[in-house]
Amino acid sequence: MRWLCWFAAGYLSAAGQASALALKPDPKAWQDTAVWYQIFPERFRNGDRSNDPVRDSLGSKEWVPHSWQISAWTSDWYARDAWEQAKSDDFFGTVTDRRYGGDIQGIIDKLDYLRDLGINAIYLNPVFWSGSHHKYDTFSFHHVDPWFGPDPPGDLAIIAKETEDPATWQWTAADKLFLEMIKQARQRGIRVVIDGVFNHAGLGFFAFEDVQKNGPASRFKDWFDVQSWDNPDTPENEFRWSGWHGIAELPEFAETASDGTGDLVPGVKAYLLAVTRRWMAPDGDVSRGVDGWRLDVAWMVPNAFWREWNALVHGLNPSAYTVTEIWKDAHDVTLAGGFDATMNYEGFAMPVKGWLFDTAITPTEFAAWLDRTRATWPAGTALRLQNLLDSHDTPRAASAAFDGRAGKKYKKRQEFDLAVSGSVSPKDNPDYRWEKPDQRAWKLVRMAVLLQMTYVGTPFLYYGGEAGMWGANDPDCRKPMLWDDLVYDQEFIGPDGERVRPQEVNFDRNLHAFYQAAIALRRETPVFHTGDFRWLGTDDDAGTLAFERSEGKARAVVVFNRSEDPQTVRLAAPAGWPDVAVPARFVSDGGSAVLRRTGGEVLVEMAPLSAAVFLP
Ligand SMILES: [Ca+2]
Ligand SMILES: [Ca+2]
Ligand SMILES: [Ca+2]
Repeated sequence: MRWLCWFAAGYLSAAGQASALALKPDPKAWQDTAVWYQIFPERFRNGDRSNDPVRDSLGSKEWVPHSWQISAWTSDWYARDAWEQAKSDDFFGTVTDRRYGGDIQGIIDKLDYLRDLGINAIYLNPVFWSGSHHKYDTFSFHHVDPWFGPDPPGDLAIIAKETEDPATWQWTAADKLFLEMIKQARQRGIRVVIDGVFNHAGLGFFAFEDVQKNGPASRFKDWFDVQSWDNPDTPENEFRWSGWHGIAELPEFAETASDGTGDLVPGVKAYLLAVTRRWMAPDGDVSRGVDGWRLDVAWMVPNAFWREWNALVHGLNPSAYTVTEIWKDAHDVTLAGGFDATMNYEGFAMPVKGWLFDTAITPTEFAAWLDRTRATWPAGTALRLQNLLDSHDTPRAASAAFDGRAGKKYKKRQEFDLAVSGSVSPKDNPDYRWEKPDQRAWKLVRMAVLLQMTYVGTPFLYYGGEAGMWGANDPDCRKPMLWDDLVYDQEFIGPDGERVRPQEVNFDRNLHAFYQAAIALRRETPVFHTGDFRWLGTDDDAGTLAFERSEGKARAVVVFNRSEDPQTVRLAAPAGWPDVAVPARFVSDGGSAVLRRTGGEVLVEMAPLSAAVFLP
């Protein structure tokens, strides 16, 4: 009797859980339907001229002339101001000292633009206080950069009174405006995910400054991996510490085991967990906090820390999204650390470059690559991967397409040199095609975008791709955003300072309309969010491939023609395919295409360099 009751109770409880689940929507369902937009805050929009950075705000101020000034948003990218020429003969020797004045107000001003584009999730590069334009050298993880907010001097005065104790932390004007931005984004149905840079800090980080000043007497002495302390009996400073990739300006946080199997040291851990609570639940209110985090160089931080950190994040907010930045096989850290997904460099950006832009692999090899990198994820994770073409760490897609050509000599073939230095920037490769991409390159980009919208995982756009921006690898992928209401100088200077054929720089309205329509197609078609995936065929001679997404009775067929010639694509008719001609719902080049059935086959004439979506 006792056993029976126990069984019955268990049975009822399982049934009760099932009906509760049916009534309660999955808190993470939004992660399947996200259309991501990456914003690099310094370069997105200057919404407030009064807070523009001053020379004193630069981490590199001692190395820039007193004549330093903010760069004009609409200026010719490779043309150089007088202060730059005074410092160096080389464009690349001063470009990282530039500031353009982008800020939080600028993002708020353009939330309507993002909503109208169809965006429902933003990933922000770091917003916390730092001395660089990219802000990966953090000075404070608990404050938004004062020059992103309305009152830099007031914010600095507040910050100066605080310690590592969260009880001392105030909300600065920049912090408050950032929380206002989250609120206004949410009102437009847009989620906000921020960058968690938890492997290292910057030289201006308060704890590191204290260690530098007080040496072994600092209460933060255990926070960093100190290799040698200064010997006061010698004139030189022997203080040495570990920096990210050997870069001393990025002091790494200490770990409890030198081989990465430990944890972050207790002081650092307590600080970062407090920071996480602060931004997830400001003043304890999750509804005012961020929707998740992108974790910089996630493989360089111990999994033990990530497990505890993810438990905290998802405990505070079960709908939160956490995504690793990993360039190679991301499974170990992403799954062992308890993350929701990874930035899909390996399973999307790299193979798309390899096939669509460079034709270094055949359609069949491309299909095998996608299978290998998709099927190895749990099904739920695969739907939530961020399928990107480019980011702040790669050339822009249009430049990758323009520079793409068969027979390339790669430095790292397994990555198709997506972001390999010495290969994809005019800085160290004089053959790189950094110039304005031609129409053919944009056709390839449109095909790639349609793949983002229809493949398993979520489309992830880098700011300005939809506006027609181009550029080689960092720094050229970080130009100021192209806006329709601004007039830009032509580009008539090259990276070596020589005059080149003038190139028009304009917001591309046609391209923008294409993105808007492609995003709408994605958002209105649930089969692209959660549907099953299967290949319908690849043809290496013709340069074509096709796949199907299906869920219940819904289906979509997507066909690509990568060749420079028209191609007739023939496929075995999918089960239940209608006996009537099906016109394409969307064609990447703006043309038309019709799928016709003949017996057991369906076939479609595809224009060169085009992709088409059919929704029978
Ligand atoms: Ca500004
Ligand atoms: Ca000394
Ligand atoms: Ca580390």
